[in-house]
Formats: sequence, structure tokens, C-alpha cells
Amino acid sequence: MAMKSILNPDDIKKALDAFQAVDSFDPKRFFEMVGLKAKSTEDVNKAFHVLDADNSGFIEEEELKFVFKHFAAEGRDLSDKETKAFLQAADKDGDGKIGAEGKIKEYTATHFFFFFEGTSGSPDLLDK
Ligand SMILES: [Ca+2]
Ligand SMILES: [Ca+2]
Repeated sequence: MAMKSILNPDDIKKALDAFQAVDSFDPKRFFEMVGLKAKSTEDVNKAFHVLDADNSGFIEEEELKFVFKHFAAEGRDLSDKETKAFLQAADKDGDGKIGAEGKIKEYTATHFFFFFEGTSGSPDLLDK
């Protein structure tokens, strides 16, 4: 499974170009630009699986660092600062990894991509 089979390659390219500068990464904008926001839960789950390279069911810090690589082979690595900010934004329960957050025990990749959105578009389960 590659991101290119889930997302539009033109959108991927635009998004990667937009965050080419080190420390410019904005995860919320990025996931909007690649078009994940408009995707079905199924597709978002697929994308989550791509990013969860070791299949642990979670996206850990070392996987976040290489997020761009999963979108394009030439994508840059995230800086430590970007990786930490990304993790902090997404890791609602503070266990150092992204996946099922807080009381949500079930595997719910949708949370990963929609937590940035507050209420609109985000599953009701979030933040409870
Ligand atoms: Ca993992
Ligand atoms: Ca977590």
C-alpha cells in the first residue's frame, strides 16, 4: 500500500513542496493539503497503516520523523523539533505514541487525522 494509491499524487506533491523548509511542518495543514480530510474512514485507516511502518498499531516518535518518506521517496525527514511538536499535538493521553487515545481503546486511525479539527469532522468519541 502506498499513499499514492490513496491520495492524489498532485496533492501530495503540493503538500510536500509547501513544507520543504526545515521546521515549517504544520501537521494539520499538511493532512488537509494531501486531501485526507475529505477521505473516508477506510482510506484514513489505510493511510494510518502506511505510517505505522512496524505494524504496532501505533505511530511512534521514530515513525513520525519519517512521515514525508511515506508520501514520496524524496521527502525530507522531520526535524526533532517538528517530530516532537507533531507528537505533542496528536498524543492526547501522553503515552508517547499516536493511536488509540485516552479512553478510546479501539484502534481508531481517524482520530489521528482529525484531532486537529476540534469538533467538526472529528469522531464524537474524541476528548471524552
Ligand atoms: Ca508503529
Ligand atoms: Ca497516545
